[in-house]
Amino acid sequence: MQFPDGFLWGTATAAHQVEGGNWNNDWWDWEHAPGTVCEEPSGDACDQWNRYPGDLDLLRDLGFGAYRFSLEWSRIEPAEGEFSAVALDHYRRVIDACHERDLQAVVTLHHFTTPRWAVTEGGWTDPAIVDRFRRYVERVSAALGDHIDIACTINEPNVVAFMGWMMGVFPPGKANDLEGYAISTEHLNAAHRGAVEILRAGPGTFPVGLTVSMADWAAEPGFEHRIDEFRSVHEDAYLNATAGDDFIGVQNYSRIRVGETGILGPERGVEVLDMGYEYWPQSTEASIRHAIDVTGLPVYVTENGIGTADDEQRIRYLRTSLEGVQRTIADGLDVRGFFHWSLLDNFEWAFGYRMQFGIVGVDRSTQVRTVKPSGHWLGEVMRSGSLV
Ligand code: GCO
Repeated sequence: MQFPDGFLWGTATAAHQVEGGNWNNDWWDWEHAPGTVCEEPSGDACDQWNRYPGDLDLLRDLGFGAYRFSLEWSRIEPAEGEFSAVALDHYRRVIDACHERDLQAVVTLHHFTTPRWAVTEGGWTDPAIVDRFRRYVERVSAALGDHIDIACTINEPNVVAFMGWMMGVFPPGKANDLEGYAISTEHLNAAHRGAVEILRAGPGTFPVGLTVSMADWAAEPGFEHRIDEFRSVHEDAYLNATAGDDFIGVQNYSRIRVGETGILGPERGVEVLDMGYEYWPQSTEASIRHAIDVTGLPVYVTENGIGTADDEQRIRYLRTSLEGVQRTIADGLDVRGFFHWSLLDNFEWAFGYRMQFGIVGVDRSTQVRTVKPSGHWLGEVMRSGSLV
């Protein structure tokens, strides 16, 4: 089967994971906190703040049509109400560099990191965060709106809330804080709604949507009812905040299993990746179908990929994942693009640099990029429009 003409192929990154030197946000503090769960600090990351022209050349040469990257709020607003023209100009140059290479600029306004000054004021459980985020979005809209091709407001609000207030592995490091989980969720969803309104009112006309972390869900026999019980909290509570948006950004990697005792671990006999979850490329098709079931919106797969040092496994994973995408398109579902996570091996949050999600490797000591066979394979898929 052929991918349709105009299907948008891209790769995704996030500022904190690739730029380097993002010291003025909650993650930098989290990485350096005494007893941190982070395996190592982000440090220079992939130095993409400086090396983005070469990285965009790689994308163009491989045949991609878009680049998804995030703006670092703490660079743009380093202190409350103080905005950096230099940072905004930098991101405008990145967008222009995308356009010079016929790459659409898919801009995420918040990808896990929040400015240090905002979190000392209570972060995402402080009601003031919604207006703080709106003010930041207004400045971004005014400076960059006429250059953005697609905007993702907030990356995976469900992960920000769950990992930050239930699992304790993201800032602010709370565990089982149900109230914080609920309040941060409410504020993240409100911030998304505000961002959509502001971006639509500002310069430029471009699709705006939210990206949500999703999965394929399965249940032990007799406990199928528990899928909705959990998925409604983990996914639908955020999918339901997208009414009226232009698209939903589906982000998925694996499967979640539920049973009598709640969320279960990996199934015996199914390969478990270093990330701790199952090797499950079927998740892409399942996530697309659920996202459309709930929202009725057009879909971009804004993240999908695999953390592995075995690049052949990455190709196998992507083939199965993309076969699932083809089936959704064949069924007439409105799936408009696929963004591989990630372009580069980068800072995988608490895992540090141990996980390799890139189709391009990065030498940690020299920052030299090396395109992997999976990058060339994906290039062939994009050029031919087929998985054959
Ligand atoms: C996420 C984030 C990315 C991760 C990627 C691999 O989905 O958690 O958007 O920043 O690096 O998903 O885990």
